Amino acid sequence: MSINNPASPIPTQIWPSAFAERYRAAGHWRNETFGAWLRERATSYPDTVAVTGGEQRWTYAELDRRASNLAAGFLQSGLQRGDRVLVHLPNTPDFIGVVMGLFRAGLIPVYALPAHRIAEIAHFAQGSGARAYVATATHAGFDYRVLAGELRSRCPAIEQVWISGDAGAFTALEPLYAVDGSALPATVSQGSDVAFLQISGGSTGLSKLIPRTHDDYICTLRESARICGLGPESVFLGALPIAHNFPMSSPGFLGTLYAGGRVVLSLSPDPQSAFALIEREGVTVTSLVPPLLLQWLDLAPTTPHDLGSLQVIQVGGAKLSAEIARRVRPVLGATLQQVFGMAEGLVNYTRLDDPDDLIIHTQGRPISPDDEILILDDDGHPVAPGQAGHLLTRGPYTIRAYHDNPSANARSFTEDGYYRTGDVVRMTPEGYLEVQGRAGDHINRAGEKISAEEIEDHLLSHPQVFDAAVVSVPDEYLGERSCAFIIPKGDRPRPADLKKWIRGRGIADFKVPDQIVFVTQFAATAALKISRKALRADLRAQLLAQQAAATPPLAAPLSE
Ligand code: OOB
Repeated sequence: MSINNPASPIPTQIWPSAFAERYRAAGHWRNETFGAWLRERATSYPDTVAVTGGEQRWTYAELDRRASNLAAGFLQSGLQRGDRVLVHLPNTPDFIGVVMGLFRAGLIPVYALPAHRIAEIAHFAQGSGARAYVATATHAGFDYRVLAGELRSRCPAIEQVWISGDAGAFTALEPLYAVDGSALPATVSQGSDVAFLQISGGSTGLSKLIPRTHDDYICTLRESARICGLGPESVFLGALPIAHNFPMSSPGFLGTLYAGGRVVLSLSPDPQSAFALIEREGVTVTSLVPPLLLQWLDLAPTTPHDLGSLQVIQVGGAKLSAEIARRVRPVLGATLQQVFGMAEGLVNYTRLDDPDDLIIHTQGRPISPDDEILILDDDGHPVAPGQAGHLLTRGPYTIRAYHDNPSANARSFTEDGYYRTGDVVRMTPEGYLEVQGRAGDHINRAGEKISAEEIEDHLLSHPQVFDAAVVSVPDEYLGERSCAFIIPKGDRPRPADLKKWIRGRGIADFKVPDQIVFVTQFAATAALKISRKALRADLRAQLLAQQAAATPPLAAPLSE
């Protein structure tokens, strides 16, 4: 029998009733559920291919059948409706089969990125009260079965582990596809139920869990698919990890399935693999982060592959420079769409028929006329039109609270339900947003968000680290990279050893500091009680000043 951990109640997401009524009346929320729409698509076009990955090709009917069978298998194991299941899979058809199976059973997936390691996975398991873990055997040189073993010993609440591929000591996922799920209903959920937990970029401390309902998420899928012109003829390439909100829903693989299109999955985002798939599958649309776009732009002119099917390249997750944006159409022959979104909700798009100027220079405008946007100064007053300020938002698909996290909720939401995004933006006269930067202390490394605080905590537990401050540094390729300032305790550790050690703490590789700078003291700490935020800003400014002094200007200024 399932005993839900009282410390982690079944996730909910509640909008005040006046807002819920408004969103229903406006047609944003239609009481659709994932289980029901998959069945509906499978009935309307059973033989159309829904998903391809590796050698596998699943039609809509097959995906629907596989989802039912997995759902039956999950429930047979003793999991019960509302239980949370950690999903730690790379871009394979199994990812889609598993999440659709969980939806059908009324189980709640918790999405982890393939790059996450035991420290993050244990945190998600504890925070969500998960009872099961589904992972792949190995991917990109990492053995997830070893992680599963550690997870079981750290988190005894994880009763089930299913492994896709060679399961070793654990239970194989594959046989669950053979359980007969044909008697299960298409859905056991209501539109207002939480469908899954997404993870936050983690701007302060560890990642928070984001409960998204069927109603609110399907609202973004429907509208995103429309804005991006998706239909049954669309072929979406999942090159970024599809557990991330952007390739999942903006419109991503879920929006593509919602529109009846075909999803092509690539295990690697690199241009060689992606270009071959574009040619083979006739890919029409994909989503990229800026550094990946740069690689694609570099290789496209000399690739032997025909990229002529590409119609739209979406770029988001981090700021795209206008110089690079300008190269998309001439080099890749496709329309650029900038996407500025967040796992908490709000997503902005440039529209496909916008003038070039907006497509190149802005990060788009919100999906919905009911997305409310505030741009406020430091004192909480609206800025003058066109000025930069803090972006706050609420709307039909932006959460009102994180899961089971009162202190984060108090920080991140205003009393009247606006989410403080932490982004600094300005609005153009056309109502489009231009992202200027972040107010908070996180590093946006090629679209992966790293919390300075989280990494400092890891560094501080090293015996030779007295104090540590982690800051972002502009990087031509990554957008931002991380730099850790360390005051050593006794002998100074070697940077390579320190990096190895922090990796050994079991965190995602992208969080390991790119650069380590040893200092004898933090000048700012002289002022006692200085905030970490001010300290980081101070260290960052010093580093930038040093770099500027060390780098000669590219050209001598012209004398007048
Ligand atoms: C997406 O989601 P998250 O949750 O990983 O990160 C959200 C944050 C934003 O608050 C912003 O700081 C940054 O990522 N960001 C951008 C951006 N798109 C996201 N900064 C500048 N320009 C952009 N285009 O990253 C995400 C979720 C859904 C769709 C697209 C991206």
